[in-house]
Amino acid sequence: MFPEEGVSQEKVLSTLQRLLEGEGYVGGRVLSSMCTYPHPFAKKVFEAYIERNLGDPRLFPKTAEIEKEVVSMLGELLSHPNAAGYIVTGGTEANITALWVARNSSGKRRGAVVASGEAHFSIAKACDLLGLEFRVAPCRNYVMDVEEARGLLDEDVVAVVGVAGTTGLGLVEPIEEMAEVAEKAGVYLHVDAAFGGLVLPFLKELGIEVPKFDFSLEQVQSMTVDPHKMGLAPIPAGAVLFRREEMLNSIAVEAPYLTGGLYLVKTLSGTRSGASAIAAWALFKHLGKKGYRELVARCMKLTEYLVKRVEELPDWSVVTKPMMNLVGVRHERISIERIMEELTKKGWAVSRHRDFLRIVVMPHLNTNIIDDFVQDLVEVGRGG
Ligand code: 0PR
Repeated sequence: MFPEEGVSQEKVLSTLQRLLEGEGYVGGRVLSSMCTYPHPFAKKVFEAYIERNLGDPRLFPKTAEIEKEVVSMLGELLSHPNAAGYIVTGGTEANITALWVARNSSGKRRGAVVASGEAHFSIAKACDLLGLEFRVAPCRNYVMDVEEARGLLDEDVVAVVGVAGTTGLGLVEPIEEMAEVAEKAGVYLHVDAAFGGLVLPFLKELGIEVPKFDFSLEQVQSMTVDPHKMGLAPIPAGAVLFRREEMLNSIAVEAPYLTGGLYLVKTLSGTRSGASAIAAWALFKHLGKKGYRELVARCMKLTEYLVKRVEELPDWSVVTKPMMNLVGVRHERISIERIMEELTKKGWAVSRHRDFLRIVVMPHLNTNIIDDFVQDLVEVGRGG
């Protein structure tokens, strides 16, 4: 109810506390989320610059410069420091924007997109919005079977989408093979690295072998990478990166009133959070590559620990060797529905993908939480 007369801030705050306490990452038993507590420094910066609006770069030209630098820093991690692009609300907006550019630069109003069944559902949303047919390519071992996908390509296809860090298992699809196919067909290639984009570059730096997935493949035209996932930036902070600035002209719209003169807007959103870009910028500068490398190393170590503990249990196993901090776990006999129900009863926030549990090993987890979880797996297993 919208009150006729307001009450004191204290009263509102205490009501809010009552309404909201206890949810989210509190207690740490959250195994289902690709997000986590934002870094406290980024929170502070976000609050300090909360009124900055990237939708009006004439009023906020300095914020626009900061945004450019964030895009360039992300581009640097993804082998293309000269990338163009934006900070957006998240992976969904990034994927929609990329496919919008792909469709418009193809010169067609209608067409089709080829992605695997492991692609995030935001690709389906984007196709629906853009009037594109979503052609689902079959998978082998939970990544696109590119040989099979070849058969889906024809003159209607405007883009192929590969995922570097699948939502279900954190796997990297064979982007290099997709690049060959896209090149042969003369089709746009977009890589969704919403989660993996701030993990894979650091794994590489840690000496772990990572298949090629980024702008180092010249056919890759655009990428999604989300600072609000493994980047620890406050929500909302996604990013969409393009190989060339000119590509954005295909979605440009005139906004004459904004500047008085002719001004072209090349983003999906109008009013946009400058604080999101500034907070991500501040955090990148504060943590540096070293800070993120350490964060990724810690999550990977914990992931390996979880895998080792699960493999020691009778009847439980991991679905496939994880490539990043995301693991699929299944029981030989007990159904995923039962497992979800039992773990939820025990206070775990869990999620499933297909017929297994998907566990995202985010920074809010630690060995004690993993030990508790493994203990509960044992108990759930006994019930089977
Ligand atoms: N692309 C990939 C590969 C993703 O995994 C996701 C989100 C997106 C795009 C879309 O990103 P936005 O949600 O930022 O628009 N994957 C997570 C998922 O669906 C999102 C998420 C995060 C869900 C935290 C729950 C949660 O607690 O699982």
